[in-house]
Amino acid sequence: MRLSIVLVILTINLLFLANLLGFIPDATKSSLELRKSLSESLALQFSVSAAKGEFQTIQSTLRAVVERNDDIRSAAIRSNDGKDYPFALRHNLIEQIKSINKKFPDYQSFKSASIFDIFGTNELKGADRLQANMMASVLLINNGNSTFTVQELPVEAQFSPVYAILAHDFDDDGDQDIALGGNLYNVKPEVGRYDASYGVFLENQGGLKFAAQKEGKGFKVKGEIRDMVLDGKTVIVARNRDSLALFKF
Ligand SMILES: [Ca+2]
Ligand SMILES: [Ca+2]
Repeated sequence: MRLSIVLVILTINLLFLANLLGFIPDATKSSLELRKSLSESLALQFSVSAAKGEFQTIQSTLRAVVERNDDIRSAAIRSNDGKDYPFALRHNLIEQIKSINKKFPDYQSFKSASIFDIFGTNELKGADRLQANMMASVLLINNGNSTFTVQELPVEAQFSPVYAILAHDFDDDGDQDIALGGNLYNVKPEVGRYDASYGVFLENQGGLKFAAQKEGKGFKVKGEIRDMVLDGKTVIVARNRDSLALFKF
């Protein structure tokens, strides 16, 4: 049985949540279809990148695509009480679409506006709507018959986005354990930085049931972990704008 791990983090969820919306009222069918195929190919490319953990690639590609195409707008939304609200704040939207300033002259008028109030039901008719159904970091178990079993990792692995994964039999009992690292500081102030992870050691308790060790069996490290590599019986942890951390096991 082979193991693979899929990272599902909030930043990427937002990208997948983000619809590529057509906002031009007189958009022709062909341009809508063009947008649709572009969205599909981007989604495909991003799913491959996400599986490889190439989040920077996803972000830079999406940014480049949106910036180079004047008639493409992306809008991440979140739902509450049956209404869909934009994730972006008023000033962020106005940076991209100046006319919103006229329709919503102040934050008071914007605060309870749904995505339909802002862009209009007609203009959103041709938009594709993609929805993320799972926000957790999970283990995908390859069943070997073209199917996978999805297993949510323990809650300790969900405290913060995961950027680095190392699978190894750290306790030398014959089964593969998992070390995780992550965090993300460079986010907008309204989101708040993701800094709740101090590294996670998930011990395989047999039958692919993983349990987080509270003290991490000595694995505790602050910062934005971006990679972990093995050097014999040493784990080398690389962090953004910080020193390497070494852990012997
Ligand atoms: Ca083990
Ligand atoms: Ca074990």
